[in-house]
Amino acid sequence: MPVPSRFSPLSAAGPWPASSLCALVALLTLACETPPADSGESESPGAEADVATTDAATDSTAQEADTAAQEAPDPEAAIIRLDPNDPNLEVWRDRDISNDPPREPGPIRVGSVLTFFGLPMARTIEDLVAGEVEVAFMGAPVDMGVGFRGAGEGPTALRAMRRSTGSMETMISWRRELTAVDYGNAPIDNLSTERSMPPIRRMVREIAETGAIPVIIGGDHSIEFANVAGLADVYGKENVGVIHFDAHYDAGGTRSGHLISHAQPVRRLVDEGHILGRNFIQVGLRGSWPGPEGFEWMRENEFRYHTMAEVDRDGWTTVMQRVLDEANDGPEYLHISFDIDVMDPAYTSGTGTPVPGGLTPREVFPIVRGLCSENNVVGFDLVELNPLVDPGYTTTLNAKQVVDECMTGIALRKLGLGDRDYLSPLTRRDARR
Ligand SMILES: [Mn+2]
Repeated sequence: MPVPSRFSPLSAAGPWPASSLCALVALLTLACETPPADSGESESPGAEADVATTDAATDSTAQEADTAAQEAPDPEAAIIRLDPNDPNLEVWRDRDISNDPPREPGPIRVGSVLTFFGLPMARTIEDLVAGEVEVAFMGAPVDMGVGFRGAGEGPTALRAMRRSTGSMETMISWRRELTAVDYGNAPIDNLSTERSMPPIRRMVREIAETGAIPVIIGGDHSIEFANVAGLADVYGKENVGVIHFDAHYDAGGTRSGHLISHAQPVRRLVDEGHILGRNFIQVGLRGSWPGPEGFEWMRENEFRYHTMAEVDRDGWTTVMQRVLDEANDGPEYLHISFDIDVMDPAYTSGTGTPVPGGLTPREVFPIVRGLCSENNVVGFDLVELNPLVDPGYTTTLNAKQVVDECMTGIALRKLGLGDRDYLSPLTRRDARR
C-alpha cells in the first residue's frame, strides 16, 4: 500500500475497498478484544488504521472484496487494537535506571560520551534539582509523524556535532553562564506517534516542574503537541505563547483517521485549549499548503502569521521586528518551536518536507537569539532534522547553530543584556569607528 503523505490524502487505490475489507476482517477476528488501559492522558484513536488496512488486503479473497465494497465501513472495526495481554505493552514507557550505580544525585560528567554540546548527563528529577539545572536538553526521536524514517535520528546527529558553543557576535559562552544537562531521550513507541505523545509530555512536564527549561530535539513536528501541552500542564492552560517557525502551518485536520502527525500539532493544541490562537505566531509559511481554508481557520482563531510573501513585500528586517514586538505582546511564558524546514533547502536539505524559498541562516540566527534574550522562554524545540538525507551535515550544522543562538539569548537575559539587538562592542566595529 502506498504510504499517504500530507500532500496526497487519498491512497492511490481509493479508500473504500481496502478499508471495508479491513472492517470485515477486523470484525471477524478482533471483536472480542478490549482497548488498552487508559493512561489518564489524552491520546488519539486510529493509531493502527494503516496497519489494519495492509493486513486485511493481503489476507482477503476477491469474493470478500466484492461483498465488502458494497458495505459502509465501520471506523471502529478498522482499528486493529493493541494486545492488552502483551507483557511488554508498556515497558518502553519508563527509562530503566535500575542498573545505574548508587550515587549522590546531581549532573554526571561523562567525558567523551556523546551528549548535546558535551554537557553533563542527568538521569532523574533528583539530578535536576540537586544540580540546580536551568536548561535540560532531551531527545524525542519520533519518526512516524512524518511517515518515513530519518527524523528520529536527529538527536543522535546533534549529539555527534562538535561541541563549540557561543560566537563572537556576543562574546558570550552560554555553556559557562547556564547550568545545562542532557536529560536523555524520551521513551517512545516506534510504531505509534499517538502512543509516543504521553511519555514525551510527561518528560517535558518533569523538567518544567523543577523550573528548568526543556530543550527538546526531535524527531518530527508531531512532538510540538507533547512539548507545548507539557508546558501548559505546568504553567497553566492559555498561559503560554508559541512562536512556530515553519514552512508549514501544521494545523491540519484529520489525516487518514490520524489525529496527530507532523502536520497536526498546532490544530490539536488549539482544539484542546492549551494555547489560544492569538498567542500563536507563525513565521515562514510558504508553498502549497495550506489553502484558503487553513488561512481562514487561522484568522478565525486570531492567529498572527508571517508568510514569506510578507517578507517579499516588506523585507525581513521589518518582519523580524514585527515578530519580536508581537512576542512581547502575549502571555508571560513563551515556547519556540523551530522546524528546520523554515530555512531554505539550500541550507537545510536534510529534512522531510523541504519547500524552496525559505529563510537564510543570516535571517534566522538573529531573530532566534533576539526572541530568547528578550522573552521569558520556558521551552524550545528543534524538529524535522533528518540526518539520513543531509549530505555534508549542512542541515545538522545549521540546526546546531539555531539551538546555540537561543541558548546564547537565554544567557544574555540572565546576564542582564537581554535586548534583541545586543552585539559585543568588540565585534560590531573596529577601533576606527
Ligand atoms: Mn512543521
